Amino acid sequence: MMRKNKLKLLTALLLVIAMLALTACGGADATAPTDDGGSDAAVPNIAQQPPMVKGGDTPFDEHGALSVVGTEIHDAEGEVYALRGMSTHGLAWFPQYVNEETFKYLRDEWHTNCVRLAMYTYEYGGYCSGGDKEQLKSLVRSGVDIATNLGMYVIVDWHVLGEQNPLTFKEDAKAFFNEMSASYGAQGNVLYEICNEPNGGTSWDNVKSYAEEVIPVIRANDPDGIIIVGTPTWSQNLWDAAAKPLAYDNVMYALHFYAATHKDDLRNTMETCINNGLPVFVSEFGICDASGNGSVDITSADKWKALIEKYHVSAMCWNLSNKNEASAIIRDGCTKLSGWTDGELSEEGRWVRDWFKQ
Ligand code: IDC
Repeated sequence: MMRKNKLKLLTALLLVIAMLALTACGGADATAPTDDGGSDAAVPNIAQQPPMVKGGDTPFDEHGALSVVGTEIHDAEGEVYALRGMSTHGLAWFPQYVNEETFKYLRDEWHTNCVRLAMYTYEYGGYCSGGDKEQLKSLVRSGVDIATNLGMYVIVDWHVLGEQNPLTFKEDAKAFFNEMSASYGAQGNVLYEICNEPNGGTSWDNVKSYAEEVIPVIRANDPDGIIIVGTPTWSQNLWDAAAKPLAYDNVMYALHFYAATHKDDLRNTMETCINNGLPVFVSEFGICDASGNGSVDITSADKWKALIEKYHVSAMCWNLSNKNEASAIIRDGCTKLSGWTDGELSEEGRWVRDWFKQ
């Protein structure tokens, strides 16, 4: 299918060829770029344009840079688009799943278009609690690079959990997101999740003041990449964010659910807040209970799925690992990195595969 932005690219190319032909004939000297860079060149320098469309058929080739319009994500052509995919477990815990074979399998066989890279800041060798910062960053970088080469979207997740309040490690977060956005800000396929789940006594005012320091750091390098902001009570309290939203474009608010724990109440919260104009991103969900374990609730999971599809909400499933827990999509005996059979997937793994693949 010839897409509108491919047509635009073709038109731009034809324009460049026409301009070059004119220049060769001596007719456009006044607008031709000069070696000393002193001219206001009318000829677009394609090499300096952000990569919008690459002409293939990966998710990013097809949809390009995304933006938030109203409560939805739109693609580069202005069509409604939703991200679907797997979140890694903690990168330090299960680094083996950050590889091309796994991401490609999830793209081609599970029809996912996005990967979330969860980097814990506190637990288990967390980035701010004695973890090896360089090693963690290189895991994030290799995850971003693999996803980029596969034409997938990728979320860099600053996985606030045990420290409760994102203000605790604010300076580390600013330095981290400065580095990441400087590297990836021009690509168009990278999303930034600046605080997974504020909890404990953390208020929306705390989160907002954190976001108001971190977002400008990202914006200096990436003027329009989507930024996901966690909300209080483990990313369940959307109400205060809806009452006092952030004053930046392309920002979305996280809602996380675990289907066996979170039911009609949280579904109503999501639906009401979306209807009131809040752009919501389900950057983490499981279909077991909120501990990440216990038994799955398929009835509740199916209701979540219907609601998410109704509002074109993006959704990322927790978690891509073979840990012995219900939220891990791979059974603990299985060490395969792709090609999991029904028997090698957990109940959540089978349910989410069938959803994403449909
Ligand atoms: C859980 C993991 C578990 C790990 C624990 C660490 O599944 O293996 O031991 O974190 O605290 C969240 C968090 C996510 C949790 C998950 C399940 O974002 O980090 O992962 N969960 O408890 N919010 C709600 C549930």
